[in-house]
Amino acid sequence: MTRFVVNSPNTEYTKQHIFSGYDYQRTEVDVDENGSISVTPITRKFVFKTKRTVPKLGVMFVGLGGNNGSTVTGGIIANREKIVWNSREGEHKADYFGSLTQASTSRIGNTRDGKEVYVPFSSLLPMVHPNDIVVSGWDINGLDLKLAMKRAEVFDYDLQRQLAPLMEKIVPLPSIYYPDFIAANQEDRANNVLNGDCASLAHLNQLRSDIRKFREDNKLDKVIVLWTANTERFCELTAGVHDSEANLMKAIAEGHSEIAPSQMFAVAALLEGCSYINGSPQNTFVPAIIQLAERLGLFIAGDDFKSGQTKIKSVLVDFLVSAGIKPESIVSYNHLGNNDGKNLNAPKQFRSKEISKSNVVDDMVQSNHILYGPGEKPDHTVVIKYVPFVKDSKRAMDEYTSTIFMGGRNTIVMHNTCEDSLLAAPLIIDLLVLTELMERIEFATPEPHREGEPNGYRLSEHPKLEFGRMDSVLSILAYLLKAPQVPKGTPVINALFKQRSCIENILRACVGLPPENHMLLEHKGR
Ligand code: NAI
Ligand code: DG6
Repeated sequence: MTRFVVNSPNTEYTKQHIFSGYDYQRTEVDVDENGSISVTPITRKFVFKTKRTVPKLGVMFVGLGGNNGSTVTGGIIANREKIVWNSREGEHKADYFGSLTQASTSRIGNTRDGKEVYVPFSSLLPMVHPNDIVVSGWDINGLDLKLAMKRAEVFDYDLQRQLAPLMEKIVPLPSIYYPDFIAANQEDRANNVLNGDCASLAHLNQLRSDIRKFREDNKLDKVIVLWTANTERFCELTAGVHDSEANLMKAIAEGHSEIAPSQMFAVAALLEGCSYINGSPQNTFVPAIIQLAERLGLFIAGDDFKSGQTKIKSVLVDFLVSAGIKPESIVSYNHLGNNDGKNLNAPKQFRSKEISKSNVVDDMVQSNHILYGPGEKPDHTVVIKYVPFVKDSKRAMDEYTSTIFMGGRNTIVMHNTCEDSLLAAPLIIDLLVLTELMERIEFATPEPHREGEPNGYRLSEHPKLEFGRMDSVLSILAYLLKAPQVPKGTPVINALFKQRSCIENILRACVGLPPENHMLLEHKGR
């Protein structure tokens, strides 16, 4: 593991924590009725406090036996056991390619002679290593993970063969199945379900007891619950049901039909003190659940993993719009043949996915009023088709047509083929590693130092610092999600490199490093 130490009066390492004093600079803008703009630079002091001890982490996947569930579990085991396997191309070693935390680097600075120095992203702060994560979870289908992995047809045969004895020991816990929320074509999968087909206290208590048992049996310090089960239809937001914690708990006890399984898992996780992550597009996070997370000071994050087509979109449209080129139409077509594709073949489940895939360019379009008038947007169409033969190998085709200089047209066409679950699994790992890290980071925003007050406290001994966690809606994870949930009143950022910078710069701030600004003024002369 690469380690580095920050030499700064603003960074203090104690046995338990890293403290950093940080001047956050932003600009506040006033626009008057004539459209005149005045801008005021503002500096605010933050003190970050990061717990250094890395806990023993467990994850419970909802949808453990699915393509993502079995692929991420197999990937962790293959890395932990250092499995080497053969395909027709030769020998392969287990890796975490595609994971921001495990397979990317961060530039921490330049040497005096100008060489850039990069460190593994995972060395910016103490983080859980995915090899150490203990995995369990639920599935409405009872196949053990050896058979689930075989059904998924994602890993090479020789890798499956070596993983089999370890994977067959993992069997999904029975889950809750409310047929109205997922496609009717999933019914034949539902052979591992608890009695009852709508919300109940009995279901909630069983899920809570599953989490407690997993924590105790494995002597875990922490558990995170992550939904990677089928995409549900949107629940119909109902007054008196989804609007407050008290109403939601009452509605669960009364078996209300608009409470989705994903909401039952979210409530169970939060009541057991666990962060909850939604990897699918449905509207799990109704106001009542956000309220519950806020009251308990726990994290929720979602929605919908941003793995392929949307990830590229959030780079390409950012590039076009920020280059002064005007995308006028974006047509995104994809077909796939896995069980996700089968479920999305049903109109209501497709609609959930269509919504999460459709809003991803809004912030980039709105950022440029030279190109777009008020309310103007490019035409944006999303098509998904189920083609069983291609299995997990998703084919995505995109056409971006833009207006360029002097009325010209620029059309970019892209074809992307990938194993969908091999893109999603590393994102799942990042979501877990970063969520756990955020549970160890607190910050305080002290008043500026006033004349006559004692100064020069060590940060760890400063009596006036009141630390707290980030907001319960964990928007820092937006990089990994198609339709990022953000706290009320916060701008939604979809542009990928802004999202990455947000994570990187906050982690840098936690050790007292300035944000990466790419100015390289030291190389611009004199
Ligand atoms: P999958 O269909 O292979 O797996 C889903 C699993 O969930 C199935 O095993 C199913 O039996 C189980 N399930 C359904 N309802 C359940 C419930 N109430 N409780 C417990 N288990 C339940 O799908 P896959 O490919 O693993 O994707 C999972 C989710 O992730 C889908 O919603 C998909 O849209 C979403 N997603 C996937 C991405 C990818 O690249 N693979 C990217 C973005 C989102
Ligand atoms: C087809 O669109 C199936 C979906 O589950 C996607 O594969 C998944 O949402 C990933 O989407 P994207 O746009 O990030 O590739």
